[in-house]
Amino acid sequence: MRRVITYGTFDLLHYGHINLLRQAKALGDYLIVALSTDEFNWVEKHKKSYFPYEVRKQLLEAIRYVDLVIPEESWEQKKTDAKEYHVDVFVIGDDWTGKFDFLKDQGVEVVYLPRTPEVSTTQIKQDLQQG
Ligand code: C2G
Repeated sequence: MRRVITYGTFDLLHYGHINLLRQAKALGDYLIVALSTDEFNWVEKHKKSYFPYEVRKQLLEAIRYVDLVIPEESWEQKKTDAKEYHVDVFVIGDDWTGKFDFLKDQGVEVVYLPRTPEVSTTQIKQDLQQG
């Protein structure tokens, strides 16, 4: 069984997220999503998600491509997650290109996928504010 992992906030779930999750699942047989906790978002990414962790987790668990959702609480956990969950492939959008190549040192294939253009949680929030 080829196991894939990806990380993110996945707030205000949209088709850009779905495109990534679909492509991530297509790279293996089992997809784990490490979902940024509210605290990690705030402290490390300086962003406050609209939906709290539990809601974002429920939404992800309803997606056919997603097999397991775990919390993302630190930048460092990627190394230990890869070992603990016997990960074969790490996938993330190409806005992170090069940032996680260190995982190759522990035998994990690292894939940066093209982001879906135009859509983003930030853009959705801005558009809604303008009415
Ligand atoms: N994404 C995408 N296309 C978009 C928007 C997002 O492909 N239009 C991808 C991102 O590249 C990422 C995933 O969807 O792979 C989740 O996006 P975010 O929730 O914005 O994740 P991010 O804040 O980049 O967190 O440790 C890694 C971080 O937790 C990644």
